[in-house]
Amino acid sequence: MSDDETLFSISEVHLDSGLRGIPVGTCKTSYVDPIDGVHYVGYPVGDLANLEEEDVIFLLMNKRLPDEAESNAFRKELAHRGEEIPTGALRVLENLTPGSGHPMDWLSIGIMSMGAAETTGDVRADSMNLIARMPELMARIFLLRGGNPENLRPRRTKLGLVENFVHMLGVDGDEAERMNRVLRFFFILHMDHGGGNLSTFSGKAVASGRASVYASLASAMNALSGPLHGRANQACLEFVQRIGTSDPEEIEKFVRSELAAKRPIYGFGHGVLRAEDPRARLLIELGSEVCPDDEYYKVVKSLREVVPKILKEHPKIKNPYPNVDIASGSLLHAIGFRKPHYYTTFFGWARVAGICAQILDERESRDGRGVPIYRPKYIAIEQPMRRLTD
Ligand code: NMX
Ligand code: MLT
Repeated sequence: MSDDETLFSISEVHLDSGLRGIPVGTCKTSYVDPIDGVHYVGYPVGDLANLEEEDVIFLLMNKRLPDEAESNAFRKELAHRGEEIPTGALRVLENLTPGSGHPMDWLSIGIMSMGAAETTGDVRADSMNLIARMPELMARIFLLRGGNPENLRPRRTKLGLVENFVHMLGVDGDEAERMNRVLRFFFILHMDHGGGNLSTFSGKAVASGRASVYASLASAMNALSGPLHGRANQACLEFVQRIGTSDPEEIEKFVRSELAAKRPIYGFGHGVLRAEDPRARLLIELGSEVCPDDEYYKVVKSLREVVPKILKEHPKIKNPYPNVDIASGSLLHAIGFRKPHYYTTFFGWARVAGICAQILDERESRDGRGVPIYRPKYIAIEQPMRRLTD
């Protein structure tokens, strides 16, 4: 890229298009190839999916994988920060009514309460604190909102992020093993997806005004909570439950009726991808290992076969193929998470790492002055000049 190279020409057709394809900045953590999917600092995400989750977070923050000593030191730092969680902040959640609102509301409130209890103002320290404390926030949301807080086991931060969460929920043995395997894989796959996805962009926009990491991340979680974005994983499993059969003819009937009613087919389509999302393929492959005979997983496999050819009949749909949300719900269900409305919190938990890393990069840009406050231009329409008096 040279200073005067034209990257994009804007015409009227680009207005009100959700900024689709319009370059607005640079990103060091990841990029999304329309066919090959997301790469974290150059690595296709599939190459990283079986690593320790902390090493992938280190990669996003430092732009290289850690050596063994660095990996141990990073895990130790996270464990230490996880122990120092201001528990007073978590008491805010105790005052919410069990079962009220959506779990994503609780996640956003929980992040804000942690910021209210302790914000250092140092973007790295606040990011590391938030990443380290997310497992306990998640476990508390699950148990408090579910009405069984007495099941919460004391944290064991040395276990690592995912394992500590599963431990706090009170799960042991083979069930815990399966949860750890699937959640770690899910967690790594969802950590980052370029700079322009709605939640990351929203979080960075808020951060550009020099709001705190906590305020920025709560905003990002609110952005993620919409069904066209992160909540599509919930919506997709609810689809699967409504369909209730892997019979291709029944699925076709269902999909056509949803389209006729002008409702989205969740788990399909994307703003950038133009082929099946490799994360969808990876999750389906994991399903063939952990839950090959699960009924919902079988419906997902049928959806994957049946839906693209139906969506291709609608030329306006640019990507008729599965996205990341097609299969994650069926796997989460199979390992014991039976309530689809919690699924987006896992997506949000994972993305905290990517969004924090991107905010950190933006704050360090321009020799430490940070990215300027976001302020794109909107072209005024239907506003003739008016005055109250002649
Ligand atoms: N089902 C029904 N209609 C669709 C779909 C779909 N899966 N995908 C695109 N369209 C429609 C879209 O609503 C738009 O209609 P209109 O012109 O009337 O507004 C038209 O096709 C063109 O859309 P695209 O340019 O192909 O897609 P766009 O970039 O606008 O939207 C999504 C991307 C992901 C919002 C869209 O594909 C969608 O609504 N998918 C279903 C929801 C979903 O699975 N979201 C998760 C995305 C990944 N994530 O986790 O964030
Ligand atoms: C994703 O992970 O697919 C997203 O955050 C949606 C996007 O990239 O626009």
